[in-house]
Amino acid sequence: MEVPTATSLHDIYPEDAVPVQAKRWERILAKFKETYGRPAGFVARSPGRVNIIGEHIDYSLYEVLPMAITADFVMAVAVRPSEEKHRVRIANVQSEKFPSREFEIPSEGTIDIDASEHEWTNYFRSGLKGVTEMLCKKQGKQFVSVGMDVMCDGTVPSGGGLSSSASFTCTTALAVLTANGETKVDKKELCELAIVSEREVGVNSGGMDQAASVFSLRGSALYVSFKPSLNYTTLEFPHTDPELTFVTAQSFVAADKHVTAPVCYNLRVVECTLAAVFLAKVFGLKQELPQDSSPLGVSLRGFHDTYFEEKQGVSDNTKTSVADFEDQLNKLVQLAGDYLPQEEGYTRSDICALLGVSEDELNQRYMSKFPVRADRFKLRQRALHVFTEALRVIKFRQLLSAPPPDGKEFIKGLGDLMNETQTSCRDIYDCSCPELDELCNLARSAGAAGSRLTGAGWGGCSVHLVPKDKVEAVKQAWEEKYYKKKFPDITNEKLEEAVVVSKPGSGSMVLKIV
Ligand code: NG1
Ligand code: MG
Repeated sequence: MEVPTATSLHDIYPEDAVPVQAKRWERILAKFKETYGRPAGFVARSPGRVNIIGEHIDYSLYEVLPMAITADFVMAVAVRPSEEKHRVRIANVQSEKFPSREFEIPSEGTIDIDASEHEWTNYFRSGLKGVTEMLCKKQGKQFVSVGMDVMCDGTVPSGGGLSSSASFTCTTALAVLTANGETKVDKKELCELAIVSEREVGVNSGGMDQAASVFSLRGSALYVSFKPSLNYTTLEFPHTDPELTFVTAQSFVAADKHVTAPVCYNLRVVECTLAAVFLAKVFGLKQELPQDSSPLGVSLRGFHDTYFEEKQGVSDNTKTSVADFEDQLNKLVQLAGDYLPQEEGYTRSDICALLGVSEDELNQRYMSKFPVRADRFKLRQRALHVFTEALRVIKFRQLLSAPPPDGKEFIKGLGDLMNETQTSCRDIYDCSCPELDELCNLARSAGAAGSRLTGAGWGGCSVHLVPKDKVEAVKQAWEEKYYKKKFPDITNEKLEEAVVVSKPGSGSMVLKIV
């Protein structure tokens, strides 16, 4: 499946968004010409995404259900003339916030990235690095990218749980491939490139965001799976009465993962990985857990498949029916409850005692590349959340593919699952915050069927399933009881940015200018 080439903005954006986007693209292209003294050759773009359900389980390799939003990262590009073969000039429409940079691509190809500094062009460098490494491997020889002039404009709110970072890395990888003459870019290759690039910038993330950004088709949600390998199917939303709409609401609580990762995001990745290794030992699995594409190489999904292969002679769990997979997950919820009893969490020595390794070995194996700060690891809670959340995704998908005839019952079924996810994120996975909880409570009392945080949490954004006829009441409740209360001098423009009715948008695309 290749990244499509757009012939117009109508191929990219929902119809009602085209006029606004046309003005925005004009600004970007004019700024490009003004800055570099020549026109752009092409434009690459990738959207942000909202995750409907399946939170904090992609790095455990369980299926998730995101959808692309209209907000995206746009990159206008012109390949540098041959005499300046490997120079890159990168600028941003918001030049004061994101200063212009210029750098030489090293002739041996390796691009250095200092993940400790929050330099906005690091995402570009990591995308360039990812492409360079991939093309080196593919062409079996040294590859150095051509130089290019780049003008960027990102409209996905950063630190907002809508995957601004993934939209930037996906766009970069696509732009660099296109600049180097790759006219048929494989979507899966692009997605895997972007996942690796993202980890270069210091967050040990799963692959959901990049998958949603690359694979999405307008009008559909995306069902993304990571095992046996990265894959996806698109899911249509049935037309119901009342029509269902997804609304995103910003908490405006900055959730900068680079700052909080050692005690938040990256710590959760370690806790889930250790839960998998711990459970494998508790059940005396003969086999080592299989090395997989999870951030630390072993995952709860790997434990899941190995456990049932060994204990119930399941030959290949990827061929298990959905009903049997659901039974397996229900069994795992029970096992995690029975065999991970310590509510207060597990210390390094608890874990080392069971695994028979030293603390140095444990730190080296699981906490060296992405350091974390914790004395106790809540293996019980993280495993319970992951297994129950994987179950909710299956139930959500079953409802979407076979909706009950009564529209109200259908929306209630979806909404209840989303509310359960929020409760689990808040109480078991501990990745919500008071502001997100408040936005959810206000929305539910104003008529939302389902309300939850979306993305990593700890701030950022929320997503709400709202019957169309209740959208205004929900917006009103938030405006009066949240935004105007917390930010009395909030501007109307900021309010517009805070609450967005999200229509499923299209994924990565290239638009040729000449
Ligand atoms: P956000 O917060 O949108 O960047 C992060 C991870 C995802 C996933 C979600 C939680 C990154 C780049 N992405 O999304 O892989 O784990 O949290 O479901 O960190
Ligand atoms: Mg992100």
